[in-house]
Amino acid sequence: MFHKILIANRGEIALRIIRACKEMGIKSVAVHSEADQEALHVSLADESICIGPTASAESYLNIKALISAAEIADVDAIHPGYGFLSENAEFAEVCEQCGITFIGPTADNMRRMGDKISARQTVTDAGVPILPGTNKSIETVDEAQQIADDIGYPVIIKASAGGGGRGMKIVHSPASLGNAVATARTEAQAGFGKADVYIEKFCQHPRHVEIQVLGDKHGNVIHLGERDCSIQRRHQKLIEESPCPVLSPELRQKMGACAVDAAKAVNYSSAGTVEYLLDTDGSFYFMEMNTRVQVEHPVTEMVTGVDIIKEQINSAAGLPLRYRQEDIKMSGHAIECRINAEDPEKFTPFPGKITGYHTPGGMGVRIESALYHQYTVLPHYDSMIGKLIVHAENREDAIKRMACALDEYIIEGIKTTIPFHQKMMANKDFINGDFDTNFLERVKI
Ligand code: MV4
Repeated sequence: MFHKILIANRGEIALRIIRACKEMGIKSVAVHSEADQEALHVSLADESICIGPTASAESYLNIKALISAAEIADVDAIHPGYGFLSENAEFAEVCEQCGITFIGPTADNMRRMGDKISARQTVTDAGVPILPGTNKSIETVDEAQQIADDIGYPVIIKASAGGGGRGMKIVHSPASLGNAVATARTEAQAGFGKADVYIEKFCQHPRHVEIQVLGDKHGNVIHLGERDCSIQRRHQKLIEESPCPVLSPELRQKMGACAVDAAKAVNYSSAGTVEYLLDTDGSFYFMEMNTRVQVEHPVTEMVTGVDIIKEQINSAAGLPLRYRQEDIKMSGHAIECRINAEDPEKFTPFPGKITGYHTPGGMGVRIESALYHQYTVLPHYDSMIGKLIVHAENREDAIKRMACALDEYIIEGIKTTIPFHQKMMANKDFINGDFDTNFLERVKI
């Protein structure tokens, strides 16, 4: 097992990883930017190192500074968390070249899944369902017209190097296809440095359902069931829950088995997530695979009892998974609300000093946050300041528990998404599980 791990991240996920390290008897090293001197991850880790100026590009994204810190602190491994360098294949490669274990998938895994055309090809070969479309880059308008005529409108054009909703164009008729392809290619080149785009049938009212997978370096891959992440705004998830309110045990088994097959197809040996679109008729289609631990991993931990971060660290150290598929039982219902420092009217960041702070507690209530009284939420980084996760016997009780916890939560001095979540927990359609990814465009909360 590792003796010391460097955490190449900040905020709540850095705390999450530090806590796992402490429980495992592993020393932790926090890194921070100049502006993050007062951040909680810095005081909770065993050691801390300043790696550069406030701008992420010069600190949390600075590979040279991170490797220098890792060498000075003499760590065995680096955990990248999510965001920042967590899906950067070059960083994973540099770590390994320096004799430091990257706690995550291989650089090859990241490249294969990070490129969406290559991911489509890989999972198709593994027998995972995908939406009708192309498994190669679309170069000409004629080619696009032919394919769109075959699969039928509406279609969606996606950048191969995109993902997470960036670089997509929905096309409803042949008249607008040519322009859309050309624009998509130009934008993909400008945004991602790669012009490749592909076409898929557009699914109009999908739910976003994703499967958590865990792999080890002995060829074992298991899944930990699903999360429904349909409540999103501008491709930012706001509420996640497990189980998905509409998934039958049969469908869970199928989606889980496909996710395991997709992971096995690339010899995946870490924590990952296979994202699907779930159509209204119960058909599901592979969307993308995220090769990192995700923000919403706690909802899966609450229903399965599996500590995903510890399992991920164990796997990276070469130990086999401590669970077989048949050991995984989902129990009760978990919901996560993302608490963002955000203006509720404009959905823009709202940084500032916390002048009053009280966190909810009680049975089945979990908070993942790096906030404290008098802390200043900085404008330089992500606006997510915490996650409130509840677990209860069933969905109805989980919603009630969440509503009570939100009522108890006091964060003064800034605006947050707490009032939004309070309204959601009282929304009839949400309570009935009656929603898809378009929910927040249709309903004014
Ligand atoms: C789609 C789709 C409908 N049909 N692909 C958005 C994020 C990126 N992973 C892919 N996305 C979508 N791809 C086809 N063929 C609808 C979306 C989509 C979406 C997906 C999940 C959650 C929220 C969403 C919001 C808008 C669009």
